[in-house]
This record gives sequence, C-alpha cells and structure tokens, in this order.
Amino acid sequence: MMNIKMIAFNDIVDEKNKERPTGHLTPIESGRDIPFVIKRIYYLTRVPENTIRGFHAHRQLEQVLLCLNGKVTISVSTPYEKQMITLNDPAKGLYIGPMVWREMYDFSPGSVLVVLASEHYNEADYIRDYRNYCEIAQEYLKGEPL
Ligand code: T46
Repeated sequence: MMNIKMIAFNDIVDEKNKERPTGHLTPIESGRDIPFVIKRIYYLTRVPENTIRGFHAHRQLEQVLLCLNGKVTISVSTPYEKQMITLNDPAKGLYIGPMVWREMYDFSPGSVLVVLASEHYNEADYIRDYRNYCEIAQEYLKGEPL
C-alpha cells in the first residue's frame, strides 16, 4: 500500500553465554533507521480495553510506530485500499507517510505504543473528517498506481 512500510531494526542479542541470556538491544538512529529526522516522540500507554484511537490522516507528517510492550493493531487505509497490521515486536516499526487514514485498536493490557514523528505537533496538519479526507486523498492519489 502506498506510503506505508514495515522497518526491521537491528535486534542485537548477545549470544556469548547461551545459559545466561542477556536480552535484546535495539538501536534506532534518526535519519538512518528512520527515513526522516525525528523531531518529536510521544507514546500511548494505559489505553483501556476496546478503545479505538486515531480516525485521522496527516497532510505532511511522517511517523514510525513501534509497540515496545504488548500488542496493538493499526488499520491503515486510503479511499482504495485497507490493511491491518499488528505490532507486537519491539524490533519492528510501521512507517506511515502522508495521506494515510489510521485507526489504532486492540491495545493489549500494558501495551506501550511509541511514535517517532518528523515534525513538531501541528493540529493544522491533521485531517479528522473522513469525507474531507476522501476528497483530498483522491486528488493526492491522482496519477499514483493503485
Ligand atoms: C497519530 C496517532 C498514531 C498534543 O498536544 N501533542 C502531540 O504531540 C500529540 C500526538 C497529541 N497532542 C494532543 C492533541 C489531542 O488533544 O493530544 C490529544 C490526543 O491526540 P489525538 O486524539 O490526535 O491522539 P490519537 O491517539 O488519536 O493519535 C495520535 C497522534 O495524534 C497522531 O498523529 O498518527 O497517534
């Protein structure tokens, strides 16, 4: 689907001592592992059961979503396509570029969803009305292969 992709980060496991595992270390470098310079980080925690968040798209913002604990499902869509992606691996991130409608649901208890963003917070970049989104997205997608 356009403007989304999974990113696999370097999942470093020190295997020197097999009897005594020491866990995973996952480095993330702005502009290298992430395809933009990170200007903002925020996270969603303590989300009650059956909550659905999101219901918007961004005009310009690029983001990478990572679930550091537990799991959460992200629905990403355009007027023509829809995909559901479950994040449950702290070494994988979901890149979402401009003009993709997103909803986040099925947060497991204790889940931690971290978002790395390309810009500071700007409410003017949000499209929160779905009909308005479809009109703008159809124009944006003209000429894009579907
Ligand atoms: C997104 C998904 C994945 C701020 O003041 N600063 C911020 O950096 C953010 C992200 C939000 N806010 C305020 C704006 C609202 O009054 O926090 C309140 C909740 O934001 P919102 O309803 O947009 O939250 P979500 O979880 O629906 O969406 C968020 C991000 O806003 C959005 O960019 O892509 O997470």
